Amino acid sequence: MSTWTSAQEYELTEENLRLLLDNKIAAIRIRDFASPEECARFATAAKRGNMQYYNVSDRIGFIGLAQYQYRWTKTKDEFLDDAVKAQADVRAVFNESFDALSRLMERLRAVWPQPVALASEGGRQYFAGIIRSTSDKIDLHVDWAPVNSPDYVIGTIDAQLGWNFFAEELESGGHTTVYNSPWNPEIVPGEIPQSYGLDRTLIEGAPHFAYRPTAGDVVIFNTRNPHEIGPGTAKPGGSRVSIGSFVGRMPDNRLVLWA
Ligand SMILES: O=C(O)CCC(=O)C(=O)O
Ligand SMILES: [Fe+2]
Repeated sequence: MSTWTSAQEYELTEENLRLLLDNKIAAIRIRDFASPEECARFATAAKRGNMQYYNVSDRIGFIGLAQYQYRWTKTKDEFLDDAVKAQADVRAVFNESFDALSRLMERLRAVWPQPVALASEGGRQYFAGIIRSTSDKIDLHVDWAPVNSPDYVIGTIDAQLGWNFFAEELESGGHTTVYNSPWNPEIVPGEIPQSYGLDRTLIEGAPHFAYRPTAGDVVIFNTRNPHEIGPGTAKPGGSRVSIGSFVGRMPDNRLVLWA
């Protein structure tokens, strides 16, 4: 399994993107992806948006959807139907601030020689750009579609990254730690393993890298590596406000995005 040659942050270039996809480096950071004013507008619009919660105990607010929520209990058609409303909910935030998803896709297109587009299946587009707002922790998990979503087109990727843009940061904490131990679970045909709340023996002794979710920046990492977000302390009325999606590399080297 691939190992980092260096646990630091790099700039976005074609070579670094390939190294990240191949899990040779820990992270890419795009500094000043948005101006302080754009960040403030985005955070305000997000807090006014159609924020939903997974449950009452963890206050993890989100706008949009995650394909992952559909893997056990819902059909692909339901997912693709719901993607339309989810994209509109996120679009409403963009309309009051700026289009972080298109900007990110343009930044990828500027360095990647193959096409960069939303994932799609049967002529229908996946949703990308889930907005999150929380100061809670997020438990150790992996995001790896070949195992999580084998019956979807994204199940055919050979590498998966996640990007997040931070519009508002916490007073302290809320760091993301990525452990260099790419997930390779035992596969039982017809079963999709749990990928959230993973056992910590999985990361024992693994090199790790923690990044600061600093307002204005985008950070990209390889989500096949187990990762977690630490709890934090918000500024008054503040939160860790982010938007992100996955980026998969298809066998023909196209990059596809979904959340
Ligand atoms: O918000 C973050 O720093 C990381 C969120 C995450 O788990 C992901 O992008 O896969
Ligand atoms: Fe994740």
